[in-house]
Amino acid sequence: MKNLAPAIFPPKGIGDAKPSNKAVLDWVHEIATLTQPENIFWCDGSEREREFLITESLKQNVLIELNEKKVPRSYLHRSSPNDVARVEQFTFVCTPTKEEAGPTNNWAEPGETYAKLRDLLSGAMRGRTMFVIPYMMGPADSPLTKVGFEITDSKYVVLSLRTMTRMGEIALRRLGDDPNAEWNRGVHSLLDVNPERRFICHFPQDNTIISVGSGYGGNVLLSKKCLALRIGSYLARKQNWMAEHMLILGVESPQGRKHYVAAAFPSACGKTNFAMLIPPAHFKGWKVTTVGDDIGWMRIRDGRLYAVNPENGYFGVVPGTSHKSNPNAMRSIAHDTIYTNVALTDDGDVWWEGKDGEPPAHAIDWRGNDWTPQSKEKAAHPNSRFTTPMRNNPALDPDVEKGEGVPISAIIFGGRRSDTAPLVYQAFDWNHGVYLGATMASETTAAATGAVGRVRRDPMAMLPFCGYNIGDYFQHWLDIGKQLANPPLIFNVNWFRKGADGKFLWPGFGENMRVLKWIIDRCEGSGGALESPIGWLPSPHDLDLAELDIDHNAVDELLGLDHEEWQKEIAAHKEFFDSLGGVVPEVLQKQREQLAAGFEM
Ligand code: OXD
Ligand code: MN
Repeated sequence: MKNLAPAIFPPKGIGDAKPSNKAVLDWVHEIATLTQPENIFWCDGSEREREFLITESLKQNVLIELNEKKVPRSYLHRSSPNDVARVEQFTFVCTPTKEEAGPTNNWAEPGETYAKLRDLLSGAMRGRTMFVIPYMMGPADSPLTKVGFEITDSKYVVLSLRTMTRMGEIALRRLGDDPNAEWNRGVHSLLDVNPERRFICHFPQDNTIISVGSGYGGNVLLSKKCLALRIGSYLARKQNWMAEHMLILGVESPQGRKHYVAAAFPSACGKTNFAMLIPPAHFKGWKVTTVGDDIGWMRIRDGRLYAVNPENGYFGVVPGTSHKSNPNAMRSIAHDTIYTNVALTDDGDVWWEGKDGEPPAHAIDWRGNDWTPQSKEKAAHPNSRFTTPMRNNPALDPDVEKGEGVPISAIIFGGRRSDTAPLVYQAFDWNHGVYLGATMASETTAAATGAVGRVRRDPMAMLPFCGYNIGDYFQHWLDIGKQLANPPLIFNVNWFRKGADGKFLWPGFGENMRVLKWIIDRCEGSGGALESPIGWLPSPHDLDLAELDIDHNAVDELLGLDHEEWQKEIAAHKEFFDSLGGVVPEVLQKQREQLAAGFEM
C-alpha cells in the first residue's frame, strides 16, 4: 500500500497533550493496537502545534503554500480526484435493527460492520502518525455542547478540525475525568483513498463514527455531518432537542429590534450566502449577522426555541463566491484559510469559476494540470471548498458564543426549484410547517457524488444527515412543536424559480433581504398576506420591492401558483410519503389531504 501519510516526529512539547480521562485512553489504546501507528500525536490545538503541522504538511505536499501577500497564512490542498464530495451511497447508519435507521438511510448490521472495519483498519496506520484530536461542538458554556475525539492519520484533518471546532485543551476541560461522561468516538483513516474501500459508518447507540478511505472534508471532518448531524440528530431525539442542517442569522432593524432566523436549505443551495447577506442600499440601517452557516442545534427554553451553532468555522463551497455574490465570505476567506481543490495561479493566488475579475491566462487546475481559459475542464472543482474560522467573518453575530443560544423567531425551509414553489410563503401553523419541511425538494448539486440537477425530496435538508428513522424524525418535530408556547413561524422560500426563457426570475443574493424583511414583518404581526391553499402568500405590494429592477410579470410569476404544477407536486408528495413505507405520521398524511383538497375547490 502506498504510504499516503508518512509518520512525523514532533519536537518535545508538541503532540504530547495526553488526556487524563481513562475511557478515552483505553479507547485510543484499542485503536492504536488495531491500526499499529508509528507514533501517537496528542493534539492540544496550540499555535506551536499548528506551525509544526503546517511545516510538515508543506514538506509532504499535503498543503501548498499560497502567496503570503495575496492570501496570508492560507494554503491549498488537493484531494484525490476520486475523492471530492460526500459519498451518500457509502454512508451507513448501523443501528441494531434496519427499522431504526429507517427507509432513507443505508443500513448495515453493527456487528458485521465493526468486523469489516476492523479488518480494513488492521495495520492501516503502519508507518504513519496517529493523531488524537479532542474537540468540542458548541459554545463553552452551552448545555447543548458535546465533546468528541477524532483519531486520524491525516494532517489535513487535524488542521481543518482546529478551524471547524473548538479543539484541544478546552474540550479536555469540558470532558473532565468522569469515565462515564458522554463523548463521541471518531476514527478516521485514509487507508489508500480507494473508492472501493470508502465507508462512512455511524453507530448511534455507541456514539461512534468510523470513516475510512476518504480525505474529503464532508466524509472525514467527523465533527460536522457525522457528529453534529447524524449522531447529533439521534441524540437530540433522545434528549429532547433538535440537530438541524440550518444556518442561523440575526436581522436587526434600524430601530434596533432584532430577530434570529434559522434556515434549512440542501447542500450547496446558498446557506452561506444567506447567512452572510448584506442588505441592499434601500435597506439602510438594517443589519444581518451570522450565527452559523450550516448547522443549528436548538433546544426549548421558556416555550421558545433557542439555537447555537456547534461549529467554529465554515466549510463552504467556493465556486460562485465573489464580491458581488458574498462580500463577507470573500473577506472571510482572504486569510487564514485552507482551500481544497481550487485552481492555483502563477503568482501563488487562488482562482475559481465565478471569482471577480478576469480568469488568469494560465493556472494549475484542481487536479494539478495546466489550465487556460480555453481549457474544457473547470479550473476549480464545482465542490471545491474553503475552511475558514468563523471569526474571519466581519458580520459575525456578537452572541455567537452565548451558551443559552439565540431565540429563533422564524424557521425557513427552501430548495432549488425551477418551477412550482413560489418565492416565499408561510405555513398556517407549526404542524403545517413540519409538512412543508417534510416535503421539501431540491435539484441536486455537486456537494454529493451523483447526478446534478435532478429533483429529489430532501426533508428539512436532512435526507443525507438524519441519523435515524425519518418517520420518527418527523414525529420528533411534531412533538417539539407541542412543547412550544411561542413556536417560530415557518416559511418556505425558493430563490431559484425560472421563467419560460430558462432565466432566474429573482435576483437573489443581497436582494433576498426583501423576502427576509417580509418574514420579519410577519413575525412582528405587521406584514400583509393572502390565504392560499399552500399557506400565507405575500401579494406583490406586501414585499418591499422599491428600487429593485424587476419586471411586474416576473413578480407575479414568482408569487403565483400554477394549479397543474401543484397537482403534480401533491402527487409527488404522496409518492414520496408512500416510498417511505408507512412511517410518516398520520398528522402529516392529513396535512397532505388538506392541501390536496385546497386544489380541488
Ligand atoms: C456541506 C454539505 O458540506 O451539506 O455542508 O454537503
Ligand atoms: Mn451542509
